[in-house]
Amino acid sequence: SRTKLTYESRANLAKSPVAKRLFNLMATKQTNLCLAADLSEADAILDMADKCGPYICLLKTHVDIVSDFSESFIVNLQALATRHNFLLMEDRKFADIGNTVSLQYGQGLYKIANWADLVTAHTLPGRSIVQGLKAALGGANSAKERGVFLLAEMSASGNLIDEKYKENSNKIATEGGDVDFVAGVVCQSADCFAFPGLIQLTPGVKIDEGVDKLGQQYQTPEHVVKERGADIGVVGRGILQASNVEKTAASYRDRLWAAYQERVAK
Ligand code: 5BU
Repeated sequence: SRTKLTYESRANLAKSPVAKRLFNLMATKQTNLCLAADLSEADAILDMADKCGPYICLLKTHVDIVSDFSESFIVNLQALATRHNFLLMEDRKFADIGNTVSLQYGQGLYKIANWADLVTAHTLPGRSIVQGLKAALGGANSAKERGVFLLAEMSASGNLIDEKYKENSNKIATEGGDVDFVAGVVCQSADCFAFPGLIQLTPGVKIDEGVDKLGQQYQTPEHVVKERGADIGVVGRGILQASNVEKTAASYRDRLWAAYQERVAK
């Protein structure tokens, strides 16, 4: 199964150039930690990115929660991504018709396609969402340098995704002419897809299992990697709210990476 293969070997199987890049980055930098930088001030995000940069392969944003968003925020964030060698993912969760997502991706205040290596999208509208996102690209933002992670499951308790939706999301991720744009799947379990060239991104990770007050469900780093098939574990508040951010980021990185090493060694 894909979970027994190393990230290096999976890089060779990836159809998406960005997935290939990310698998190789993970293998070289030895990290499968993604920081969810869910803070509402630009400087606070940049500070977190600088502190956690050495330990992460990916930094995930929600730009629409940044109160003082500006172009210089993006320039500074990209500089940190280059300095520390991590990719940027805007967790936009696109969910509309192709024409609308194309505009939301390329235009507006945030011009996500200009700077985010990766974005996320719901599969609810069907495969036209992938075509719509690709349609926003061209010129400097070529489809070769960008990719999407499709949602096949969510960590929220009571979410409406069922087995059929999950299976059909897998089909969109692995069949058809646009699979070179699909870098991975956001999900909670190893049975979401089988193709080893895709990356499984799993949010809802915390050293202490449990729930928050608004339906978020947490599992440990070891559990998501070894039992749930996660290739990258997403940690937000587990790091953001720690008294020592660097130390905590390093410890999440160590635990996620050790779990991966055990997984491929068996
Ligand atoms: P937390 O602070 O570790 O709970 O943050 C989790 C992040 O992952 C947050 O940015 C969510 O928007 C994101 N997320 C999630 O929690 N669950 C999901 O199923 C998906 C995304 Br998809």
